[in-house]
Amino acid sequence: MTTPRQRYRRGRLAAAFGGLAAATLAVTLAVPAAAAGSTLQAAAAESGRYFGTAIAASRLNDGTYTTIANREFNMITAENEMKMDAMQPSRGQFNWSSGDRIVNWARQNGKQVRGHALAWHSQQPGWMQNMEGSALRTAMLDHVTQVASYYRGKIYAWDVVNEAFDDGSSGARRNSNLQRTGNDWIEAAFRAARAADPGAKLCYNDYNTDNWQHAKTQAVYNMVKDFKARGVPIDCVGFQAHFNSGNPVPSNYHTTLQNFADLGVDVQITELDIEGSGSSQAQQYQGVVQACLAVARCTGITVWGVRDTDSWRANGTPLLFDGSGNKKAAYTSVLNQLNQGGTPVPNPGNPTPTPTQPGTTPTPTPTQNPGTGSCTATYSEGQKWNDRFNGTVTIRANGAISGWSSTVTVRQPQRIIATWNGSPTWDASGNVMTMRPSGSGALAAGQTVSFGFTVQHNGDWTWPTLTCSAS
Ligand code: G2I
Repeated sequence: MTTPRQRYRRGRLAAAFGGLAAATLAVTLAVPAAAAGSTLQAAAAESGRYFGTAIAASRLNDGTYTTIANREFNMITAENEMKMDAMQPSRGQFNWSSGDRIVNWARQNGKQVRGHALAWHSQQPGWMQNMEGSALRTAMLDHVTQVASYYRGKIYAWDVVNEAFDDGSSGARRNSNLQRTGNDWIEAAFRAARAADPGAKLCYNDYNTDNWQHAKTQAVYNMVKDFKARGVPIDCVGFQAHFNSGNPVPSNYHTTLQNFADLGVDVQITELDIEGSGSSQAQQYQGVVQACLAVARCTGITVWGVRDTDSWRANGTPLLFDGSGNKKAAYTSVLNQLNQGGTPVPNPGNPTPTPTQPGTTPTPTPTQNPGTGSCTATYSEGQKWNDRFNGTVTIRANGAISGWSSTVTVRQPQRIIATWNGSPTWDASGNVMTMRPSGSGALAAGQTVSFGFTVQHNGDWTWPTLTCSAS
């Protein structure tokens, strides 16, 4: 029996084999021997998925917090800083500072950003809470346009509309000032967001939509189906996934995610947390990850905070790290499940057409670089998607060395959005990543070690340039 992960890796190796010059074949053989992902982002990236967290700007000065966040996650959501009240506290006066802190931190660390949220009945600034009718509709659309335009090109996916449906069995829209502007307010918001940032995926995001039997799930499903049928620009559905004993992970979760994906949208788990502890919590987390990995268009998972103490419901200890930053049993079960592999994400359905397709051969920059010390860095290609590609760098010690560092330089508009098997730092431009070993970098003469990364290519398929420096 082969596991899906083994089959996936074999397929990837075969693909890499076919396309490489003889000089790099020997090094490419090192790829399948690479360790399973040792962080959440690395393990998720093996099947083309991201693993994210919500970040609070107020905690970016906390070293334990940022160390964990930087190491484990490659998709960042602002927990509160990009909501309507934070972005536009007074009418026409936008305050970008706290949102920028999060977006800049993410980009400086090579991470992508989910934007949360453009239009929502909750967390409206006071001036908007008092509005109704066409004046409110205009103000809402203006907000969507301004915020999505300001962050254009920096957002992987926007929660365009958040929580617009009622709980309970009605299947109705939630009564809110936005809903009272007319039933078409949601599609109007999506159209405005598409016009403002054509490169961002546009999501509808909600909670209690996990159980396929529930009326709310069915109501959201019918709206998305209708939007797809009528050409309303929607690319994804976010499942917040806030679970507790009264609202456990449903046994039909996979069915729900698959049915939505079959409508032709990506699905994402956007705010995952599960109250509880120990093995029961760990098993529920495992079930959620397993459900996502089984759905090709489930493109990633975001947990709603780093440590239990960072959570909006800290008493329920719902996250993957305890208050001291230690990995919980739930962390281990998530990591192990990610490392089981899953259905690879095929084409993520980037809404913007890729500007230039790769020719039969991309113009490669040199794949071998002698480096400044006694090590050599060699590039080999990995999995490719329509918006990104994976690469592996193999470091070879030409004599015994006690350590190494390797720079990987990508060209604008490319960005490195995920890494594994090393500790990266970045220059101010974000184009040059310096990778160092996570543990000891000592290598015997002739010994090799590999690290990997994902490049969002934005139309440029050029291979990165490499250097290697030994110590
Ligand atoms: O309620 C959980 C989540 C449900 N889905 C949408 C998410 O946006 C929502 O996140 C929570 C944040 O985790 C909380 O941190 O949204 C709450 C309301 O926006 C956030 O709570 C707010 C409090 O209401 C404020 O009083 C407080 O100043 O958090 C702020 C910062 O701690």
